[in-house]
Amino acid sequence: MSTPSESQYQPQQVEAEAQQYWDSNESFKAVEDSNKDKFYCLAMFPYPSGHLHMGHVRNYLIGDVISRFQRMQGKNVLQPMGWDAFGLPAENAAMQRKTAPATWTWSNIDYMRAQLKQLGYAYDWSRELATCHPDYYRWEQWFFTRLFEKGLVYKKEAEVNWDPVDQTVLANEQVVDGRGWRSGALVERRKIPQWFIRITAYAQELLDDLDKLDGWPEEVRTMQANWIGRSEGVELSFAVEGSDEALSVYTTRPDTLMGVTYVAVAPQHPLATQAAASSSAIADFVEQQSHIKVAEADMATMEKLGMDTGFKAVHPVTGDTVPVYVANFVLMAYGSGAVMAVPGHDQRDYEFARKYGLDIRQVVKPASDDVSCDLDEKAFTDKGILINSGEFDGLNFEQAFARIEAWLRERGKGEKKINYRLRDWGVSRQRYWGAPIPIINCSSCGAVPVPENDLPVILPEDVSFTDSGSPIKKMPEFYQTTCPTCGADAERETDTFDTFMESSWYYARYTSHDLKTGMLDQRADYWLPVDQYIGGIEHAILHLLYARFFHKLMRDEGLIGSDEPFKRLLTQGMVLKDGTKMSKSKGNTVEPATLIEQYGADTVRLFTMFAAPPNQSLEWSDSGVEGSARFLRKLWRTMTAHDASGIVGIDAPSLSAEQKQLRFKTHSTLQKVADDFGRRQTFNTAIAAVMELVNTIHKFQDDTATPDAANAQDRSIVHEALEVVLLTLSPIVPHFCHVLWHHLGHQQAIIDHPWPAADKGALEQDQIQLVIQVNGKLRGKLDVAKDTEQKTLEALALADLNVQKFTEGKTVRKIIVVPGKLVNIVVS
Ligand code: ANZ
Ligand code: ZN
Repeated sequence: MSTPSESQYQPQQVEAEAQQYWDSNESFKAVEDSNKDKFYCLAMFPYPSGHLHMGHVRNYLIGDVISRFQRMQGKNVLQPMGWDAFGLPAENAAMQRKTAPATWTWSNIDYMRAQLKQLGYAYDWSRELATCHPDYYRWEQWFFTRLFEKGLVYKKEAEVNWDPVDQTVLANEQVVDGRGWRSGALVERRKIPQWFIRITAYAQELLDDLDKLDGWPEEVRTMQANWIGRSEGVELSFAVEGSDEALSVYTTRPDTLMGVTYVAVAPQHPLATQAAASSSAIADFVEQQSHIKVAEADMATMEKLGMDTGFKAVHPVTGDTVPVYVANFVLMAYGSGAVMAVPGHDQRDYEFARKYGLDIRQVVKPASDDVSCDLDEKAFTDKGILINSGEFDGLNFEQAFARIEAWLRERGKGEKKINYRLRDWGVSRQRYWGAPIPIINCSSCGAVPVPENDLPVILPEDVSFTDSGSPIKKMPEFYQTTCPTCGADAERETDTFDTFMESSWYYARYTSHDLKTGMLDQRADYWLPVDQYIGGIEHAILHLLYARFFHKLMRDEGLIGSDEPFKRLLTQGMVLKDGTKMSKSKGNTVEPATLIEQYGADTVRLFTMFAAPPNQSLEWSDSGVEGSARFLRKLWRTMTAHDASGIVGIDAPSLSAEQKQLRFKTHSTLQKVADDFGRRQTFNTAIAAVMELVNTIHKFQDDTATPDAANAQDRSIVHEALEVVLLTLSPIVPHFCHVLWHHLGHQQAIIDHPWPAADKGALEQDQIQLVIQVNGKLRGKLDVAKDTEQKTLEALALADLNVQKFTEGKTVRKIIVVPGKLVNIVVS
């Protein structure tokens, strides 16, 4: 341990010393301890792309500050780190550089780990994991086979992007303007068998449990609820003339049933297929539509196109017939792939009816006269009172829903149904760099899960990417095997898992990282749920939903006891430069490596946490970084100039007003920073408060420079303040504080020092500061005794010289005193 005698701040030396201490003492190794409250803090693990960017740095800093703070609060903290190591970029890099994806990935991991270490994150590195390691993905494979046994996974045909030139499946991001990114060929939609996990079986629970997540941003909960998209409606059937099969439709507006003037089916609907068989025009239309993949977001605005199939549907109540159209706005994957069209009350149906000259019937009128309704202009989509609906006339929405549903149910023509927008999770990828799906296809037994004893199915890593497509699809030594059930020759699945699989349970594996005999052990219930999770808002839906789903699956497998994985969620803002998101493609990045070299990690940490609240975007500023560096240099001088010998106890009752002021500032800062770090999570305001305290210390030192009898007390009070500065800053600039803590005379490391409780006595102020306003505008300040009487306050305020400039020649109408805060003089 060195005591810095020099007043020069040398970040590299300071950082090396602190890191050396933490490493050799295993300061951040987390050990389960049932006598202590645990705190599990996790920031989303990175994809090992090659090097850290500022977004990572910020994300991990937020986690690190929270972790270090919670540790000082006496919590048993777990903060792990790992690598989301499978994925497409490794394959692209392999093709460009002729290195195997595994080699590329592992060398990136080594480089990025070193970068993280430089930044001084308090990780328990003994728990590091990489998802591309068989020790990790074997449990994912095992878990999948468990889900298979429970019927929670199934195989079905699903569409993929097919590149006819490269003869390969493309990921969505490999399709550029409808063409293959390498070949430039027009991409086809092809159906191939793929594996799905039944997330829809958990749709209701995933929705209901959002209510438990009161530590999540409301915005994220809403996004998840919308994604799950629960709706209550009625499924009813229309008979089709000349066909034995009834046409089933799903509607959330059964109250509009009497306004149906046509029925529309999706291009993939069996009725459309049947119509296409006898009409080449319809066949062309259906064919055309099958090439277009419509994002749901575009559904509302795209042009509505359709054709009459010639079929006639029979209205279930009136028995009248209505035409059946095939239409591009009907999705095959939702409800039953068919809709009862009510152009009077649905805008989409309205536009379609206008375009194709179909009837528009009004069956709902506004409930109040204030609401306008003009069907010549647009559909009336509000709920209201039924008209032109025979026996249902006069009912409101709820009454009509119940009565019409009952009417249909009694006649076997329909019933209430709950629908979710959420689809089952397709986990098959036709890529190489992923966890092999542990299934063997046997011509007599079908799909057979790989038995537990034969796991893991190891992905061969010694492969070359000379041409397109996954290498394991061309490796008989990989896929040729025998059926575990009947022993006949069989083939392994050569698809790999969606990488969302790995990121759905890594947070749990950290707790049981070294377990060789299972996925998780009892340590999982000690640490879980994660107390604080931190990541980008871009993961608000899929990653977080899949992780919540996996948590429930693991619970139902008996692996963990809790229902939800993440108690509190912080979604971090973007890092911007010149107003736009920092990104390689825009060429506006700053390199963490360069900054650390130039300023040291603590300056980078300080600037990043100071520049903005964590959930808002952070605008990069070189002068801001420079400012942070300057603050640390100056503080270093203050600390090293302070004589820490012979510090005496503080004799509170004998203190002068100035001494009391500084102690008040010290202890109120301690309180404020704890609140900012803990409850509010506004690290920027915490830093600002410490900076204010530093200024107060400087001012106090300037004012009390003369050595006198009070000097020992002065120095002790300054000493106390400096200690608080280091303690409160230590989560932000830990190396800096580690070294200076010893300078203040401590043997024990600051990392082992608990967060001090604020001194109640010091927080009681007899001197307070009030602001003086004239007509609500700030014009001066008053330092007065706490119990100063109202009359005296008024007089003091009126006597203030600056205030007099604004009251001169005017009449004082009223003086308002808000005790402890302000005096407002109203003049005219
Ligand atoms: C008649 C109707 C009248 C409808 C009306 C709405 C307003 P959510 O709430 O999202 O569940 N729909 C049903 N299946 C569809 C499909 N496969 N493709 C496109 N649209 C479909 O939406 C349910 C509503 O979406 C249903 O209620 C149906 O249109 C339409 F004044 O039925 B409605
Ligand atoms: Zn078999």
